[in-house]
Amino acid sequence: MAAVSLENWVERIRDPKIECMSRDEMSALQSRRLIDVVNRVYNNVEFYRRKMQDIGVEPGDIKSIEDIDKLPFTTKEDLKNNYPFGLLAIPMKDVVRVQGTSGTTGKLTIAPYSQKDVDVWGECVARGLVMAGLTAEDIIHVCYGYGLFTGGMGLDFGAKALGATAIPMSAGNTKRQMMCMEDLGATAFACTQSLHEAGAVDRLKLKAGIHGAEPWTEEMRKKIESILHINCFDIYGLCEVTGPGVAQDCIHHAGLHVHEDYFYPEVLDPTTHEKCADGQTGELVFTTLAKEAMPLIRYRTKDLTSIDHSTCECGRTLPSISKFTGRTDDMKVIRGGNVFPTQVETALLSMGGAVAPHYMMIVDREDNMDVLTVMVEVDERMFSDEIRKLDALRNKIAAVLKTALGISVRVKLVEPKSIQRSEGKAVRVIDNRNL
Ligand code: DLL
Repeated sequence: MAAVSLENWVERIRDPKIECMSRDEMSALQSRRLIDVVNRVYNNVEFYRRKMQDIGVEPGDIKSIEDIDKLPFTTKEDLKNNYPFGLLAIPMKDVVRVQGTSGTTGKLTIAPYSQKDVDVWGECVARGLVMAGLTAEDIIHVCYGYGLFTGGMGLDFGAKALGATAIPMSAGNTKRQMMCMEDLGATAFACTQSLHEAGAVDRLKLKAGIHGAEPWTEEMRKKIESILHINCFDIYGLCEVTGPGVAQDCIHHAGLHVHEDYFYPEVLDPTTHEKCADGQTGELVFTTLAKEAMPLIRYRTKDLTSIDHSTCECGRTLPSISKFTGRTDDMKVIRGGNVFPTQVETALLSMGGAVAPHYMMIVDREDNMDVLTVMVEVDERMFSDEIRKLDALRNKIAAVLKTALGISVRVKLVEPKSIQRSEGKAVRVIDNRNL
């Protein structure tokens, strides 16, 4: 119960030398690291040597970070084709752990780490924890899944690097989570935002929430902050690049600061691959500048965002990427328009308390026409109301969604807590069209 207002916030920066570095110094550091990583992959990874030879580029052609656009892209497909260890740049005996993504179909995406990779990972998460106002005094309740998924271990490594106490709860069993948070005195917790439910808030000592692994909106942040009386932060990452801790927002919430000394971000037009200007939305592409086990060159994340290189009010010069609208994969083209689940979340939260921000989008094709149905959970009180009132609410939601999405939507009101809560990433869209 201790949200801190912006006026009373005391900003702490874990590594000011790096996080507030001048652009020239950062570019020099990135250039040195890029030259090194390009040499390492060229000499040790057949896949990259061939890719570079195919387009006639040699390590000597890369003289600074400005030359990055001479390098080829890496895609998820490339990882699949080289599964599991085809992109390894170090001997297997130097791999100290393997994490991954728990894709529900097909092969896993694998992320191998050297000891140094694990240390860098912990350091980046720790930078984020400090951004969230946490110190070695804090008790961090981690309810991201442990196991192959990087959420649990990533926050754990971050807490360790910070010297804080980690409680490795993993996901599931909300009642038990609440009991442990209360009994063990957690001051911060980390989980996907879709796990939030109001609980015995006043008995908790929480001051910060670290949430990510899926897109969530500013409206959702404000809602969680007001229910739990805490400050919430958005943590981003992907297992291929390292896991959580590639970027996180600070108290100003003006985007997520990218740890660009380790992960060089580019935002590119997804079709032309031209560099987007600051503020313009495109696909986020990362080059890992110091990773040893599986360095990635210009990895296309499919995540859509924009970048801003101006200095943040917190003092960090690290560039910020805007909160994610979604992945190119999440975007649905419905009746010719682009629809993201986050637009539905924003619209529902703009309606006040009657509806919960738990929803599911179902896309069908009827008589050659796309039909979008949005199932929306209704507040307990509302659900027991008379039909007439529910009809009025349904019409109101349909109107709000039509304005937000630009297409008409069928709205189905469902009972409180009837939409399945995910312990990992929430599934928000079911597309029944065989496109
Ligand atoms: O989700 C790592 C992670 C764990 C991040 C815990 C934050 C907290 P993957 O399972 O490989 O890794 O999934 C990566 O999840 O490409 C994004 O599409 C999405 N994602 C991750 N964080 C965010 C976020 C982890 N804060 C994929 N906002 C990424 C929006 C996110 N999307």
